[in-house]
Amino acid sequence: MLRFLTAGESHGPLLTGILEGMPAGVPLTAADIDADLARRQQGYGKGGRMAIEKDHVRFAAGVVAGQTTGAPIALLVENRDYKNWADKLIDPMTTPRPGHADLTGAVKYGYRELRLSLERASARETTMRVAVGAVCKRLLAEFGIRVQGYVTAIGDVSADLPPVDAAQYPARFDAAEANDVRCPDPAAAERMHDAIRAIIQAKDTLGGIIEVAALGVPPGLGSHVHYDRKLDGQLMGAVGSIPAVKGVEIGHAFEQASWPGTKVHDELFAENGELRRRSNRAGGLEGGITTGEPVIVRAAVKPIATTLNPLQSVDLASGEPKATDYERSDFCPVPRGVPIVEAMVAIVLANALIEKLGGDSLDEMRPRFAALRRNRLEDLPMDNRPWQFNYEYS
Ligand code: EPS
Repeated sequence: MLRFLTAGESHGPLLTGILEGMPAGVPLTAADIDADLARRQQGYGKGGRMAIEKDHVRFAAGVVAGQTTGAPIALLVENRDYKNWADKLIDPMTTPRPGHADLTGAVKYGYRELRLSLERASARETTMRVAVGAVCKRLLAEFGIRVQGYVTAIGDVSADLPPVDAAQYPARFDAAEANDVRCPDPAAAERMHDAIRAIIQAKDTLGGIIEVAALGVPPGLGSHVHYDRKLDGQLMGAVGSIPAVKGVEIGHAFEQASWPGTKVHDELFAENGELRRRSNRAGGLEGGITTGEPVIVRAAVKPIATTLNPLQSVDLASGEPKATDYERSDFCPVPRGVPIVEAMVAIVLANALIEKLGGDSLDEMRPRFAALRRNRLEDLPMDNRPWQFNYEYS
C-alpha cells in the first residue's frame, strides 16, 4: 500500500513529504516533478506569492541514480518567501475570514493567534501533494496510464466539451495547456479570462470546476466488496480533501441525477470477442471498480475565502464587529488547481495499481499487468447452469 505524509507551513522554511510503498526501479528525476510544480504555479488569477517562489524538488531519500529503490521517498521543496518572514515582527491576526480555516482551526486547537490556522491550511501545502502525485504519475506512465486535467467552468462561464473517446483526450489536454486558464475550449477560455479579469477589478474571487481524466486505466482496480475499497469513494475523498474543493463527482453525476436510468447507463456490446461500452457516462467506474474507460473525476472549487473587498466578521480580541483584513491570495485558483486534482487522482490510482499487482519492483509488476483479466469474452468463462446457494448456516 502506498502512503504519504506532508509537513510544512506556508511561510516556514520547507515543505516536506514522505511517500512510502513506491516500488523499486521506477525512473525518476527532479525534472519530472518540477514540471508539475511549475504548472501549479501558472494560471491567470494567481496571487503575488507565485512571483516569489520557483518550486523545485530535492530528493533526500529513496531515489538513487535516477531510480526509486523501494525505500520511503523523502521530498523537499524550499519556501523562498521564508527569508521575508523569518525575522519579521508579525501583526496579530484576530479577525477570522469567513470560509477559511482561521476560526475553525482556532476553535479546534485553541490558537491564540489566527495565523497559526492559516499557515497550515494555506494551499501552499498542495505543492507537496503535487510532488507526491508526480512520482505516482511516473509509476503509472510505466503502464501506459496518463492522468491529466483541465478547467471546464470558471464562475458562470462553462466550456463546451462534448463527450469524447479515450483517444481524443490528449488533444484536449494539449489545448488546455495552450492558454492561461487551462480550458480546452478556446472560446470559453477567452470568456473565462475576461471573467477573472473582471473579478480582480471587482476585488472579489471566483471558483469553478476542474475535470481530470485518467487514460489507460485497466479494468478491475478497486473493489465492490467493501466500502473503503471502492475506488470511487477513495477518489472522492482524496479530491475532496483539496483546499477550496467543496464537491466531487465521478463523471457528470449531479447532472445525471435528474435523468432516467436508461439515459444514464452505458450500454454494452461485443465486438470481435471484446466487451465494449457505447458511452462513458459512468466516468470509468461501476461498483467501485474501474471499467477500462477513462476515469473522470470532477471537482467543484469554491471561490477563495480571502477577498480584497472585505467580509463582515468579528474581532476576537475585542468581540466587536469588524471587516476582514486582506491577506495576499489568489483571485481565482482554478487554473492552478488542475495539477493538484491530477495529483490526488494519480496517488489513488497508483495505490490501486500496486494493490492489484503487488510486487516490490517494477520488474515484478510488468508481467502481472500483462496477465490482467480484461473486458474479453475469453477472460470471462460462464458456468451457464442453474445453481443453489448452499450456505452451511442453520
Ligand atoms: C499559495 C500560497 C499562499 C497563498 C495561497 C496559495 O501564499 P501567501 O499566503 O504567501 O500569499 O497565496 O493560499 C491560499 C489560496 C489560501 O487560501 O491560503 C500557493 O502556494 O498555492
